[in-house]
Amino acid sequence: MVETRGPRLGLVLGDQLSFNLAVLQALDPQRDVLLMAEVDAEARYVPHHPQKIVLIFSAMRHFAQALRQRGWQVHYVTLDAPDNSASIAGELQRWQQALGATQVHVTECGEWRLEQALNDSGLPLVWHADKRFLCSRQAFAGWASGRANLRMEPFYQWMRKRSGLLLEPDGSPSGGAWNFDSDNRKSLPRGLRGPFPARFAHDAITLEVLALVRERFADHYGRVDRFDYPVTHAQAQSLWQHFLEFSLAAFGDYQDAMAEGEPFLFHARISAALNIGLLDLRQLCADVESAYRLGRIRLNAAEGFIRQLIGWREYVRGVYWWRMPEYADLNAFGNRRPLPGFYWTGTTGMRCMAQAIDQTLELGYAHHIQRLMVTGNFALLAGIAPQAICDWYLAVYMDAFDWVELPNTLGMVMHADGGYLGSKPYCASGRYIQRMSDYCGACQYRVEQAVEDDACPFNSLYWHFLMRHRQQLADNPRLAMVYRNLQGLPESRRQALWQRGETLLARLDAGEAL
Ligand code: FAD
Ligand code: DLZ
Ligand code: SF4
Repeated sequence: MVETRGPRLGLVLGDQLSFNLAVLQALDPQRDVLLMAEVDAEARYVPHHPQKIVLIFSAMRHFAQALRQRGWQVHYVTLDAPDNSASIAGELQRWQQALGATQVHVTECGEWRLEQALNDSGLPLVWHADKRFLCSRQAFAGWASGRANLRMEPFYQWMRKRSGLLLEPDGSPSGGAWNFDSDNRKSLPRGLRGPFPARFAHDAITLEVLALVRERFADHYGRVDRFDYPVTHAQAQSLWQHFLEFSLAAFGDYQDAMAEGEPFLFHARISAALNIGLLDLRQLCADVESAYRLGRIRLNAAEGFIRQLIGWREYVRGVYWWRMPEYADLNAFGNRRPLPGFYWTGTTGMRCMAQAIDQTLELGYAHHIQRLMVTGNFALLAGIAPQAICDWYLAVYMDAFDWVELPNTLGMVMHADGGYLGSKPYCASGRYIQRMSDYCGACQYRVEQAVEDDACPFNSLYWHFLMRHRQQLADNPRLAMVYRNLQGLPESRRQALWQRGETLLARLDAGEAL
């Protein structure tokens, strides 16, 4: 047992900005001391989008202020503080010694990397489970152990039953089914636009952080000036209310749609605020359920949204902690190709890719289908090394933390875990993008062509992917029809598709932007 004389030191990380954080519940504001630190190690382990650094530092500074108002003693270390040791473990060691703290209280980290560094630090740590999630690491382990492959759907049904969300009094799912995803694949009617997004002005704290980030992180990709994210709990609530009022009703219907110049459509844009602790998962789910019960939205919108939160989000976190650290190195297809340079610049003739990447650089945001079926799909078809594409997603999105980014990218997009998390790769040709967006009309490539010089690259790369991984994928029942279609093509057509795919991959290898 560690001795408890003197103050105890509590750590609050940049993605732990919640008043109900476990460490805050375990410690005593009258006696104990909190530490918050802006450090280079966290800001540079991938080249985070500058807006993401602004978000974290500004939200951290606002949270420290709010904690002090609630009576906490907070030691806050700014990035430019002269004695800043540049890492979380270093700052904890420095302050533990300075304060003579006998215990250092920490809430489970979001990332394995940091948790490992803290465990290796020799500090007298007292760990607390992160109760902001509905499914603890232990509960997930209990659910997952003994299963050779995991699937989101049974996990989600289990979570619905555990949480009581969208259940009828007899325990059956509202509407008679667990999942209404088939209602949520509508393409966008011509002329329909998303609502005007909620934007938040810069106060003095954010202005100071913007100046710091401009000066220190000029080498990171992404534009800093468009920053308009919520940085306090009150602002995050406004963003959430904006979504409830203007977008939730249409969320389900157009969840998979993409449109020129419409980065958000009816998506909530709450992931960054939620992941850093400015929003509370339980409140979000309760609000969506009551909007449905009050007849304000249809079930497909309510169920679709709740599934993302208590299904996908909790599922990927569970997989992450269940399979780390070896999960990060999986590469079932043996992909080695480096990430093409245009992922960092948006300079490509592929309109869908340019739109998704440009808005990512400008806003630190792309919605799920853009990540999955455009930039992700291309990386899968082009055989990009999983670790390279994972690092890109981790760097460029405002909401990106390893626990959520890695399973989504390595597992769902790249199928690099060999189908542990998902039953089939989400590979698709240009036809899917054409059906779900209006991008193709403005593209230099022709989506209806596959082998010509101006043919959509997604088309031949799709068939090339299926041909080169035939051994691993042909027995997958969910791909049986696709392989039958491939088999039904004349040999000359298959050869032409292969050849066009080879040409495109060779151009990528030569450093050309497609
Ligand atoms: P909405 O579409 O409005 O959805 C509502 C909420 O549901 C999101 O805010 C998010 O909290 C949750 N959600 C939806 N889908 C997922 C999912 N697959 N996994 C986890 N949560 C989900 N999400 C992150 O929060 N951080 C990431 O680093 C991240 N990386 C991704 C990488 C790839 C390759 C892919 C395909 C998806 C990734 N996602 C990630 C999931 C999803 O794309 C984002 O959560 C979503 O786009 C955020 O925008 P939104 O708040 O407008 O979401
Ligand atoms: C993402 C991030 C950044 C950019 N900077 C800091 C920081 O300076 N201090 C801090 O406490 N947290 C930061 N974070 C969030 C951490 O990277 C995050 O807590 C870990 O990745 C674990 O999820
Ligand atoms: Fe994307 Fe192909 Fe459509 Fe161009 S034609 S926008 S590359 S899917």
